Amino acid sequence: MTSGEVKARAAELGFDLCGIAPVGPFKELGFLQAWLARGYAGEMDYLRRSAERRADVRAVLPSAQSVVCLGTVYNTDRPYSTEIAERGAALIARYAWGEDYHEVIERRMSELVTWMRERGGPGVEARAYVDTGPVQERVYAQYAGLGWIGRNTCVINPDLGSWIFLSEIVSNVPLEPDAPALDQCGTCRLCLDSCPTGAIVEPYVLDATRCLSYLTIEIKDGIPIEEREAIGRHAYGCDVCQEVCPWNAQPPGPDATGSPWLPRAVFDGPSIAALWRTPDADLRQALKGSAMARAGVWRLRRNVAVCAGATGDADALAALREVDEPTCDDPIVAEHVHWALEVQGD
Ligand code: B12
Ligand code: SF4
Ligand code: SF4
Repeated sequence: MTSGEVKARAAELGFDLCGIAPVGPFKELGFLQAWLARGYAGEMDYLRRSAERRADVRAVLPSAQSVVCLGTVYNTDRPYSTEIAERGAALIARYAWGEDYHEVIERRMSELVTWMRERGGPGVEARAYVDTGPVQERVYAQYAGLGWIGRNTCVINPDLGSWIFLSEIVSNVPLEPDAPALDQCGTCRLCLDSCPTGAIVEPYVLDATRCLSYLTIEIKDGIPIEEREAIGRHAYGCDVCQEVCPWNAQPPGPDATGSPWLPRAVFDGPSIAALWRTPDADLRQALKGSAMARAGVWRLRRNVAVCAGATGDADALAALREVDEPTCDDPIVAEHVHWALEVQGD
């Protein structure tokens, strides 16, 4: 089996990018330990627990000889959050609008692994991961030539930009590696200057505890009071440091019919008030099988309540007072609602 054959099969299965990284002690793999030591992971204990395994893919597959890195573009033609002027708009990160990428990409990868086993015989050992495995995906993607790690810490492909999910197949097949991608950030600093919370503390280094993506997705219980105002309209995740990036300035092609990344109706440009007024049952249905499913309805409500308080949008505040769905009575949600009304002088 050759690298070229693997890439051709990956393209047939719908992957937009495929490159091969060698297995090795890349210096970038060492940054994780320093990053953790600075406390940048916050509550994400799973990163600390798996740090040793993340230092080398041979920890998950001792016989590993190559990493097939895959990229899947998830952009759609909807406007960027930086183009939406309404104060009462609820901003949801575009990766979360459509189908759960873990499921979509896992299915495609499992077909690729099956094909590799058929081609390579019973001796082929392979582990496939998308996001949740103990692999530093951006480092391998960079060494596979998919793109460089930009100052906003995202992997950027010179032709496709950075709206790309990463996934990989670690295997014992000795595939011919690609050349690593070269940094093309040049003198630009737009992402650092645009981050609403200054979370990119120095080029290429993100303090997750200040990132809106962490604050709205990773924090399991109550959002720290001192962070709530900064959340603004960001109801789930944040895309600002990618939206301002010149490598994402090119308009996307027309949306493919049936693209799994198109927004579900509830998440297609909603206002904060409209999200809050959506009944629990409808929210539950909209979250089912989406990348936000793990958040559950109550955590989404927690975030939406913060958006109402942080923006002071009158319709959103009215909605907080009117609606009484079961998840509004959750003690954590109720506390965030109380905060929102209080901070706006209600
Ligand atoms: C934890 C995590 C987060 C955390 C921390 C993010 C971060 N930048 O560290 C939070 C919750 C904040 C987050 C947010 C987002 N995430 Co996330 N996340 C992850 C996860 C699970 C682990 C990343 C990790 O190990 N971070 C620790 C740091 C050290 O590692 P790193 O991000 O790979 O960092 C590299 C650079 O920061 C740089 N670096 C670090 N320190 C130093 C020091 C020096 C001196 C230098 C030069 C460089 C340097 O090199 C690092 C590699 O060592 C990965 C999946 C995976 N298994 O890899 C997805 C992943 C990185 N996330 C992804 C996405 C899509 C997002 C969001 C866009 C979601 C959203 N819209 O809300 C945002 C983007 C925010 C951002 N600018 O990064 C994608 C990124 C795809 C891409 N094109 O890059 C990934 C790869 C998931 C996937 N399979 O597609 N995420
Ligand atoms: S995702 Fe948003 S908050 Fe996080 S680093 Fe990027 S711009 Fe800042
Ligand atoms: S905004 Fe500029 S500095 Fe930031 S990642 Fe994009 S090109 Fe690099």
